[in-house]
Amino acid sequence: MKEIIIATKNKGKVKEFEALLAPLGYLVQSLLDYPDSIDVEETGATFKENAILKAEAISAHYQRMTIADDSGLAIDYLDGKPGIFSARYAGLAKDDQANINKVLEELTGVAELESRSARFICALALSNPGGQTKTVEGTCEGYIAMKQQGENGFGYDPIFIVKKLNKTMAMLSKEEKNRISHRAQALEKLIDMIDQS
Ligand code: ITT
Repeated sequence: MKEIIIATKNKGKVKEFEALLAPLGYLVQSLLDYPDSIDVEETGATFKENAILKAEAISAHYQRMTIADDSGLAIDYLDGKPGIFSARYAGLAKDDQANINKVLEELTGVAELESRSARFICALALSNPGGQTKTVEGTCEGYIAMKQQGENGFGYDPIFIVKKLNKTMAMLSKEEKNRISHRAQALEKLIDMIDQS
């Protein structure tokens, strides 16, 4: 089996990568399997820069092929926020519910769905020890709901209405999310590059 490390401690991301990569014959590991792993500071100004920082640090440390995911939600009414600060938007602790509450509060009074347009963005970086890092990006268009709905997924999924489906991302099954998400779209672009590495 081909082994790959996903440079993340986010359980929601890990589950999605496992579901997407296992059928293709990959044994997926994550930093949850390496509790003493190094901490990589996300000092980049873009999703892509942060994904590269995480992928290169972890592949160099473990001398293994590594994918890193830097992702988040960009809301047009908030000039692209929370953007690269999505994980900690409501404070230092990563608290999904507090982040959702903050976004809903900031959009109070914005009644038209069209004015609540947003997209999920996912940058992936693939790093091989000693090799050249490759990057791709995927997006998923939608709107911020007036209130949260649905139990599946993670992060902002309960308040993100997927444009094509008219349901929140949290109302989708994991199979449905993995067909249309920003992460799935980015990974589809990366798959061929993994096989060539
Ligand atoms: P790692 O750095 O360990 O990968 P993280 O959660 O800190 O974990 P990011 O810095 O990339 O990762 O922040 C991503 C945040 O964006 C995540 O915590 C969610 O709040 C949000 N997000 C990303 N993808 C999402 C998705 O598919 N559904 C809902 N929210 C998502």
